[in-house]
Amino acid sequence: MNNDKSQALFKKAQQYIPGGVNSPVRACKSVGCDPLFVQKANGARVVDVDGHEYVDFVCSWGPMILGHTPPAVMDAIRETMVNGTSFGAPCALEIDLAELVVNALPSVEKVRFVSSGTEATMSAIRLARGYTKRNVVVKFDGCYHGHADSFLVKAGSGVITLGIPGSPGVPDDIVKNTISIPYNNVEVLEKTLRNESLDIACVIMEPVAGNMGVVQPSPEFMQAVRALTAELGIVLIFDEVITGFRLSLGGAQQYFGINPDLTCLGKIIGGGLPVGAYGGKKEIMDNIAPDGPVYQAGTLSGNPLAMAAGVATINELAKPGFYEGLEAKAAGFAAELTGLAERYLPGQTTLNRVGSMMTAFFASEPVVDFESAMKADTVRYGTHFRQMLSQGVWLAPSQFEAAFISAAQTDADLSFALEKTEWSFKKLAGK
Ligand code: KE4
Repeated sequence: MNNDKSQALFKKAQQYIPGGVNSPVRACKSVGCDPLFVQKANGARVVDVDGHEYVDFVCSWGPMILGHTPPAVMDAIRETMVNGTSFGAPCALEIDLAELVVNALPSVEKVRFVSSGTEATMSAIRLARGYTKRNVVVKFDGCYHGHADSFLVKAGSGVITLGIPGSPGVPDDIVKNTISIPYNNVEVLEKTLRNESLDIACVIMEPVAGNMGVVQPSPEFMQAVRALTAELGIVLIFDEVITGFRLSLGGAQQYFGINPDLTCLGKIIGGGLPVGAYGGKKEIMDNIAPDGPVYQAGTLSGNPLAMAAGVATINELAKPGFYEGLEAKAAGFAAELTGLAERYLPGQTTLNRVGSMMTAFFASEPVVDFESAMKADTVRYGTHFRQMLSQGVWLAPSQFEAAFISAAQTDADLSFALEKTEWSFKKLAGK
């Protein structure tokens, strides 16, 4: 496959940009190849600068649930941009998106927009600390909440993908206030939260982990997190940057019927433009400046283009049958994928799926937490990734990420991807 133009761009990019990329996982280091540069994308397809076309399962790491350049979203951006791109003053579009978010998420009474998921989560833990006047944040091994200092402890996504131990540059004084414990372990959870010597402000969790690969919570674990944090006056933060508007219109909290105290959002609510958000109970949110003393601000927060794209996206997601259709497509695809794995790589893979997010692990045991995820064969995943890319299927360049089903992928696209998966699995099996 001729990648001359991508190669030339990558070479030049590395002169100006660390690693030639603006986010580490995109560099494809863990899957043994150089990154391809994208020329354009439309619907379920991405085209690289050398003209190769791919069925896209990365979906920009989650935002493109409608697929690329969905007409309603593109129209909204076009209509908004002619009136200006940023005002540094309130505009009605911020209220429109806030109203949609509050009406969709059962636990959210007020919401503040920021420009990334990282900004949302770092603001949410600051708010939880300010509200409780306590300092310790409890997170879970393998979960990733963005790159703010407090989160770079046993974090997922690029941190495990690149095997970075924590992160240099994060002072011990910060890290000492972050405790990371195993996901899906009720015993350790209870022991930690009931440890009165710990000054715990909040628990932050991915209600479905997407950054150690997809790992679903056990019902017991989810119930224990909610019950214990409620009993002990600890703020429960659902990081729904991936799951928000992905698992249902009400996110994971509606999907599981468990209401957190604060919710973080990103990705889908921006329709592909930079947005994050955090929201929750008025009693907590009213502590945020200018009404309260907990400070958070942002030049581009509530950006009109991003707000317009988010409103248009959510309006599409709210249409009757949207999530039922996505679920049927995802379930069908996952069933076929599992069948191919059992046929060609029996006992060597395990598929975790919740709704339209899934991960096929090259692992012989179930993946239920960070420890079991780390047993996956990342070399074999890299080979599979490269084989699939060569055949026109774009998967996440890491075993520890999610593959996404979008509304734009047609049955033909999914059949094409399954056909290439069969070819790749056969090669992996040495057939
Ligand atoms: P951003 O700052 O990247 O917008 O959001 C951080 C974040 C927070 N919470 C969760 C659950 C997330 O998954 C993320 C970011 N996700 C990764 C991929 N899983 C972003 C991709 C990247 O880092 O390039």
